[in-house]
Amino acid sequence: MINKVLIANRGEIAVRIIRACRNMGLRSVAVYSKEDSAALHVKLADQRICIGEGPAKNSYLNMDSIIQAAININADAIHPGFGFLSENSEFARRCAAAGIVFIGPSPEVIDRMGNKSQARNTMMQAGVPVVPGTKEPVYDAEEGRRIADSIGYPVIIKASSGGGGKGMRVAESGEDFEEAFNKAQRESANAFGDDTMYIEKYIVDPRHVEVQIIADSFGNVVALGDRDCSVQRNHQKMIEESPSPAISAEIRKKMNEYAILAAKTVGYTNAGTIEFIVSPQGEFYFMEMNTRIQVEHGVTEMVTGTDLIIEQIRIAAGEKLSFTQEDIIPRGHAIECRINAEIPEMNFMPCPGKVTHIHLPGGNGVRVDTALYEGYTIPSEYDSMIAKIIVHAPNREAALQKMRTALDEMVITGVQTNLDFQFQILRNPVFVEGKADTGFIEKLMQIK
Ligand code: MV4
Repeated sequence: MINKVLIANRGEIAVRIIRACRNMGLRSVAVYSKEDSAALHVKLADQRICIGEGPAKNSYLNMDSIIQAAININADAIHPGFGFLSENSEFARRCAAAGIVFIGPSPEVIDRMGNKSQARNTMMQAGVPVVPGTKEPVYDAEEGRRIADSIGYPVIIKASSGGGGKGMRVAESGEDFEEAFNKAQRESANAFGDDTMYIEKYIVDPRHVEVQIIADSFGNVVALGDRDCSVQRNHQKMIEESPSPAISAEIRKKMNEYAILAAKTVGYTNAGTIEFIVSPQGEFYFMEMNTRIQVEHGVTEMVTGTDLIIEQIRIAAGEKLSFTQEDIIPRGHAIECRINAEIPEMNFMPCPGKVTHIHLPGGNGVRVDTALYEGYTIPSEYDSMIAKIIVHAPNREAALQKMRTALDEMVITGVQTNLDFQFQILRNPVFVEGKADTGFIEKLMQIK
């Protein structure tokens, strides 16, 4: 039984989880850093505990502080949200050791998917399509070169402990290989304390398409359709939509089936995402699995009519999923724009500060997830994402128009934001035609 949930996060996702708790009749506990004492999640939760200083390592990443807070206030469970400790298996283990339910997958599954080379190997064994490349980790440039020569160039060298684009290098030819490998390996050793690498054929101009899955502890795994997240910059997503405009019904069906196979293979429980890349020819390959709720979960909720946070909590409490695969009939089209406090013209430099006035869009099929309020000061310590606008309409064209209306209506003064930049993307012919690949933003910035 779960009666009280501590939310080990901040910002809009903390607010999202507090609301889900309230809707389930559960008590919620906010934790916050000194920097965040005026934050919305602190005001909205039933109870609140300060867990340390502003820098995340002293608060939102401080496992001792968070677990002690949960014990002191008698919380039964901890929801980690995304980022911070959400994919930290040690944290999941320490929650369990303290008798607190970690709302997420088991620490063993987090570890198994956290090692990207191992995840790739596991998926290969299970028959999930992976990009042609190495079966085992690679330790040195000489060995890597032989393998790369046999794969054929270009290749991409990735860190086993990487993910989300860290510790990656492309080698265009054999001559490039040694330097690229050594750079990627050094970066990986420094960042993760792990120098094991793997190599894949480099897919040029791919799309990023991912499948949301959710699994309970009774062996039920449900796929909730795909999201296209190709519009990103430096591996930070800017726009996500469901369904992807890039794949056929046939590919969609296969991708959802493989996502279920991937989850079943590792005994996955709770919410997770299987990330694929899709080549311009329409071939798709497993990339990695994210073992957490994601920023963009709302687009899936809109097209499937589900509440993924509620399901996460139910599953963690040992209950069954409230729906079956047959219940999931995706309807219409949803798009999300991430709104950041930043200056696009200055290389997207963060722009923290006081919000002097705010107006949020609304109406039929318009959802805004944010922790902003008038007079709030956005701190410089944390992520610059301050709101997510999500719209839902019967088809993509109507969703695009609804998003333009919403972006146009939204007002934030006091800080600069990417609202205008997002509006420009929503009018860009390449994006409007559904043809934006993962290089879209980079190409857009070159034209300017
Ligand atoms: C790739 C790739 C092309 N070929 N792997 C980047 C982050 C990580 N999730 C996987 N990434 C990539 N892996 C092969 N074999 C291109 C990328 C990639 C990318 C992928 C998804 C979304 C945006 C991206 C931007 C640059 C590179």
